[in-house]
Amino acid sequence: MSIESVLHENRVFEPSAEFVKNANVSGMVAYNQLCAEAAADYEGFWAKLARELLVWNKPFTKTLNQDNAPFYKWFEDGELNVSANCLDKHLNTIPNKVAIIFEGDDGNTQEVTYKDLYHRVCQFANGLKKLNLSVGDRVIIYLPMGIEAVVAMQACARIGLIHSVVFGGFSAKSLNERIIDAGAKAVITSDGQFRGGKTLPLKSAVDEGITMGGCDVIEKVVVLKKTGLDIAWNSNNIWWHDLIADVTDTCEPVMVSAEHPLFLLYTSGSTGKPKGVQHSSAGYLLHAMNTMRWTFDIHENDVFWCTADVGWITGHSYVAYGPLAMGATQIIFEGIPTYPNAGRFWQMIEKHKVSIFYTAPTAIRSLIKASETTPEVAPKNYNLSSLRLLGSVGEPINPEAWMWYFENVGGGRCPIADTFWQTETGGHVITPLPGVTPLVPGSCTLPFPGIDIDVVDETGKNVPWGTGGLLVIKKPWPSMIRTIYNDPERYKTSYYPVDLGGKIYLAGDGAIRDAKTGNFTIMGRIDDVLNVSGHRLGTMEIESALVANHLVAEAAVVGKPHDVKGESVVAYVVLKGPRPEGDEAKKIVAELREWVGKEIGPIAKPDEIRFGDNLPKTRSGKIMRRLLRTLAKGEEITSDISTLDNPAILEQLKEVVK
Ligand code: 6R9
Repeated sequence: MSIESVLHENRVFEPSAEFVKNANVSGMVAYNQLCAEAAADYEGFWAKLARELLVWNKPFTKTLNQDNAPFYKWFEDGELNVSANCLDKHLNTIPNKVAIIFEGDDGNTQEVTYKDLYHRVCQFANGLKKLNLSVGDRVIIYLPMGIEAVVAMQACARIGLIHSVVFGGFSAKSLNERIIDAGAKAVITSDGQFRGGKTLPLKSAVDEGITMGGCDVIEKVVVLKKTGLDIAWNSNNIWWHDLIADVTDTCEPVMVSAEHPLFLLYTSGSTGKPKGVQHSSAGYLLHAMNTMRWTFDIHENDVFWCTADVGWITGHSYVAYGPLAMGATQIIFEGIPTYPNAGRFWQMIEKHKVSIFYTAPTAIRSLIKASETTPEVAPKNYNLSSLRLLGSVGEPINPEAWMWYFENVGGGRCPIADTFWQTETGGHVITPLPGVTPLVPGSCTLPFPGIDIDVVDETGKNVPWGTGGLLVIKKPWPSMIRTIYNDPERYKTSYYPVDLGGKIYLAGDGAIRDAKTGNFTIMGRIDDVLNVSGHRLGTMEIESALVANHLVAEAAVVGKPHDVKGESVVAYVVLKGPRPEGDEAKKIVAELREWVGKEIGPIAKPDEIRFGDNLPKTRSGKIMRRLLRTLAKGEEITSDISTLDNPAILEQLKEVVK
């Protein structure tokens, strides 16, 4: 997206008077008041919310402990259980309210009430208890989108197990690395999954991942029978239905400290292996709830649909935890937006009378394309009048896509919450509030109340509005990352770098605030992290995968703007043998793409591979990525290349293997 186009954006959409009137945060005055409360008494602001929104078994007396900064602790002497806050709490008030409407790939639906879900979670938790797992043990969840994925997460939370969900699109190798890093004792998976009309394997990746070695800690693999696909069976495997056959469907929640880790979620960083982002119980849940309330303006009769998979943070905060803790009715969808056709999302919104819809720009852009080529699947063919609020997440939304979403899906009447946040922030940190904020296409607008977010220069000093810089959060907040599992040093250096004084959180994105309104526009990652279809991928991760192939001597990976995916992956590769040409080059490209799919997952496969006898390097041997990015875009290099050791190489690297 061109930053210029957002900075010169002068369309402004005010919330309607009716929306303002009924909203949970009603009007700019109310918003300013919340921000002022947080500024006047920061800890008091959060303590009040934590008392109001969470059910505590033992109330906390201390709000924030900064003794061992940046390892902050929130509400640390309080005790609660997250699953009890999502389920038990509702048993007396809304037991028969529908918690989840599940729609399968094939269009069949299933409804689960809060009471049903409570019993299913309790029963599965009782099953897990038989597996010799104790509070604090790690459990990997590798399941397709579905009720069971939420049941598994909630069941772990119920008995103090720390889950780590691995997205079903990640490979056996990725699974293996996460099992080892987390020291997981059990894996919960399914025989297979349904996607886009196909039955695909899943458990086979678990088997393969475990046999790659280093997974001796795994004691059990629990297998959900989902598809009936033939699978290999090992002595430590147990069917989900057998595990719960002889247990009751009530289970006392285990009370844990507010700071007890609720989950680890692996995400890409700029260097090395993915990092296990560790979240807390109380602070995390608090923000998931409060953002449901203020950003999504959740009301009793809403039908909420967040399309994210539970393998990502969005599916944690806005599928598995936030909506349940708020007692909302939500949709969970197993399939893909293009099956049986690209009208699926709109058809489902119509069918289930969805009122709040939250998805990613990449999905919107692909559906724009689809409705241009196949007008029958355009949103106008569906009754979308149930919608009252839209959301966007995962990457910057370009103004054109924003306008299309606003007009074609939201009928010009639904505010769009362009929510900026990260795996590490736990929930929204910059976002419009729908009954408050004048919307500007392409801008995520203003800080969520209580989040002290700003833009600074390389030394940590504030830059004036209108000047670009680094996005930082200046005070700790309850739902923040607590550490990188197994690597506290990396937590400090990645997020609290000494250059910025060591006391402010560095988000890793560039940003600029509008000179007049203070609205934020995100300018993209400042590190070597790519955002492909809203998924974070480290360039180093893909490079390591490539050089692990026996043919490859060296590789450099950069991102290139892509009109649907946001960014696409371009890899520059030097082989151990001679630079390949013609069919030979094509064959190796296919092999390397397949290889990266196996090493990381299909989402990381390079869209383009280019071969050179070498890579452009400075005389000191540093790869000049800046040049590689220019070449990837097909642009001429106009910058200074006098420090380049081997300029002749640039010609070779212009050539795309087709
Ligand atoms: C929630 C999530 C985080 C990175 C983040 C930024 C990008 C997310 C955005 C956005 C512009 C938005 N990002 N939301 N950029 N506008 N509304 O996506 O978490 O997977 O950890 O990615 O995504 O670059 O740093 P995660």
